Amino acid sequence: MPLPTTNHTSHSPKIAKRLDFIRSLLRPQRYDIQHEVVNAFAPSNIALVKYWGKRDDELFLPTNSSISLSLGDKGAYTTLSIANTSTDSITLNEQEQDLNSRFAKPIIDFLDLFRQEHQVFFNVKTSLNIAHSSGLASSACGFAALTLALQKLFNWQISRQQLSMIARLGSGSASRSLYHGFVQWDRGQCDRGLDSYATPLHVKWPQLRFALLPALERGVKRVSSRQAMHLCQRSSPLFDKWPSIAQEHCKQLLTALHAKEFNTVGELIEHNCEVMHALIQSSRPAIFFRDSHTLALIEKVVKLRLEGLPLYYTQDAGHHLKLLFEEHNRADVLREFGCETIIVDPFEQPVCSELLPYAG
Ligand code: 2P0
Repeated sequence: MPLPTTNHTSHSPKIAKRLDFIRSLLRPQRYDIQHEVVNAFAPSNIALVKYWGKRDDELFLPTNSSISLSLGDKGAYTTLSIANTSTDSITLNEQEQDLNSRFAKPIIDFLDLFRQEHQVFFNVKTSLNIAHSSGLASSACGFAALTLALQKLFNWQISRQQLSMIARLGSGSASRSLYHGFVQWDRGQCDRGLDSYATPLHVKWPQLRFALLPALERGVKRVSSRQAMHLCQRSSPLFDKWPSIAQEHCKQLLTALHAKEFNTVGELIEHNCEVMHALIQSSRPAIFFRDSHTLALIEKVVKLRLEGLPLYYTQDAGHHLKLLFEEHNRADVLREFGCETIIVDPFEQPVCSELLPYAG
């Protein structure tokens, strides 16, 4: 389908840098529309070693590598098409979003990167089967699904690694949602950002489960993770120590994952999570993603573990707590945390035709 060509407009240096990055990835790809409507799915992911801090704000290059585990069939289903109008349309869970809203704005900024040669607008319809903007990495799966959909719409013939670098420009953690299972996003070294992408780890651990505990505070979180990360990096007197600590945690976690040492993995992910929250709380002014309910749940996990239940927690930039355990302890976890707890099998594939391959 031919598209109208527009004149190039001048861009701010910030946007120009992002456009140059996209061009270097997509050259000599064409914007060749093969389908009128495309669909894609991407799983959410939970960081076991957290991404916290950027070494480049425009290219979303992280200060440290991170490792995640996907949430199986929990994530984002996105339908994408070219709009016949002169604006985008963004729909979340069947509700049309205000284009100036906190949800829609980053999506439009991301789509701006793909309409420079041809002034096209998009209809984006996303359905999430997890809560959004509450620390369950909905932006990660959302931008990953949108990237996969753009690839199909424009028929880009590029690798998963390249797609992961494109998704990164929507939200850093989206780079890890291009795969199922365990995923490592490398910090990379080069300033141009072409060596900072995610790859799947060759580890399968089918007995692992996440329990997603409901937060008492429902609704959208007050400070976004992006704002918190920015403030923390610029104001915490402890931040300088973080990149090397997290790099070391990645190294230790890889060893423990390959050896399938559950308790070592659990102890490490809790510790990494606590170091990140200590950093966040040492921002100026302080930021708290924990309320008394979160703290009570953390105490309960620690108590249950002391009583013999192998169970570990992690928490991101939201009140939700996620527990890591093995399938044979499912009944105990449900009994202790109640029927609102959502148990996720990270290795379960979604029932749709958009499957991403496992590694290994
Ligand atoms: C992570 N988080 O590794 C960490 C742990 C939250 C805590 O990635 O600015 O929304 O879009 O790159 O990806 C959340 O931060 O930040 C996040 P941007 P993002 O999952």
